[in-house]
Amino acid sequence: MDLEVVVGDITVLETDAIVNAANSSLLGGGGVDGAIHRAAGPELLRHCRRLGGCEVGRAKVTPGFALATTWIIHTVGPVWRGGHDGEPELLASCYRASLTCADEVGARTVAFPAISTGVYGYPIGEAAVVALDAVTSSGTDVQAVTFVCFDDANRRAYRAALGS
Ligand code: AR6
Repeated sequence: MDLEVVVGDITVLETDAIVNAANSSLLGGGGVDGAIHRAAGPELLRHCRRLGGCEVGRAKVTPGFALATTWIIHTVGPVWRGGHDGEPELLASCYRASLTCADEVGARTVAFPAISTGVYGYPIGEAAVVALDAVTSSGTDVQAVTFVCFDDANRRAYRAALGS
């Protein structure tokens, strides 16, 4: 599997699927979730209303609507509560569940944001290690994974995790 780390806006990528760091309502919010809903257009929210929400650590897929991507995979990361409340397992589950969704729809290229590291407070250094471990051990048919960082500090965390 090819792994790539880029700095930028996930909403403009042309991968088969992009992953959204959503909340359990799947009805939109701030951060990358807000950006994806704004860029995909109102049809996304109409579609999401029918999905019945999503549990932490799981994922559901929708079309990309106005985005260049074919699919949006919505996953719900854990809120960071200090790291002893199952956060690493739940975060790893987000990555694995997202790749399972990608396999189900036949997506071969997938872009992930740094799930849980914004509003949900997961430390980026630890999150990057979990993300890389979960993706590389997943057994998915996805051929290329792009980790999309919003800033250079996040990119450095992924580079460090890749090096270790
Ligand atoms: N492209 C790539 N990364 C982005 C973008 C973007 N356009 N915008 C933000 N990020 P967050 P969470 C980065 O807060 O922590 C929402 O309200 C951001 O810098 O979006 O999982 C949901 O509805 C950070 O590194 O997601 C939930 O309520 C990363 O994406 C809650 O936030 C994740 O930050 C989920 O919190």
